[in-house]
Amino acid sequence: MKEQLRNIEEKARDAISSVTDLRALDDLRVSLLGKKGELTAILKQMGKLSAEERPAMGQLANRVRATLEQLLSEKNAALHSAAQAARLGAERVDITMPGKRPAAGRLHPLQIVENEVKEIFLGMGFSVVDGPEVEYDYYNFEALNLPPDHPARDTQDTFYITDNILLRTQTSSVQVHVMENQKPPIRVISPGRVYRSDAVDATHSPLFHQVEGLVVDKGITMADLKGTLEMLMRRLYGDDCKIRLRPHHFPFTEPSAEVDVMCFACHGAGCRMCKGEGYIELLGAGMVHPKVLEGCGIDSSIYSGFAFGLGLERIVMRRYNISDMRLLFENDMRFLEQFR
Ligand code: 2NL
Repeated sequence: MKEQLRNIEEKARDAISSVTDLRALDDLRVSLLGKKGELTAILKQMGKLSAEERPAMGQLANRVRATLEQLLSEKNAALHSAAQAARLGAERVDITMPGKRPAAGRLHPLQIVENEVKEIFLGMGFSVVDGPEVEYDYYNFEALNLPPDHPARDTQDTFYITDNILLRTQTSSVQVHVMENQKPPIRVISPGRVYRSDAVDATHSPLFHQVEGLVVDKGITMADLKGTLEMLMRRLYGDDCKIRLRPHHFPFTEPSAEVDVMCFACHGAGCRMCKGEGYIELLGAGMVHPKVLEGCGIDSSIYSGFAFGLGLERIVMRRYNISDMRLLFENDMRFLEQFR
């Protein structure tokens, strides 16, 4: 029996030392020390021994068991730390590698120019006002001297929600609210999205952006209008920029003008870009029609005002030399990444 126990210990030592994974080690533990294990089988035979032999043999058996338990637990620890070391090796990070830069967004070219226009007007004492994109017919048309039979109200041109609620076609509606709620002096601009039922092409979109401006005070004249717009264009396009006013007609202003800006390709000399004109049409403006002032509760015998409206897309396209408006709305990062 002594022999058998020594044998078991020898065999177990070899087996334990040659095990290479935790699962095999556990199987081995069960076969050595488990209920059906070799050691247990021997212990069951202890009953057959004489009373003199039994204590010594019992001691030996216990020592073998303790030894095996010790070896198993050491091996278990060794395999665990080897597995851990292997995992750490595999997961090793090279902290000297360049990091992955988070993709930082940037401002859309429309936003860049809108911000610039806002800054310029804030510098001239204007406030920036905001208003609903869904409007009553009254604020979008009627209050601006566009009577019910005016062609601009055609369902072909305008998105209607109901008979008298629509998507605004201009941000003048915001300025009408200002005139109703605020006494002159008024100096505001109203940038924002506007909607027209237009088919998409290189120069049209059913959604575009406008900046309208309105000044109402005592003694406001066409000279204030021209001076203000010239300042805007000089700040946008450079100090040598000149503007030119041509007579025009808008229902909400009288007199009205189209405003041309000196061509910055040829500085007024005439070239291909401006088709020999030296100037390029950029916005519309005029003196606020007395009927519009009166309709908002402003006495037109005391106050006068000027207003203008410009399309932001047109300014952006000119500024960055973009030939197709659709590029501004497609959100292709390869395009948008070019602007700062
Ligand atoms: C254009 C240019 C314009 C206005 C907008 C305006 C606003 C109020 C009163 C009077 Cl509250 N006018 N805005 C004036 C002239 C031109 O936009 O090409 N529009 C079709």
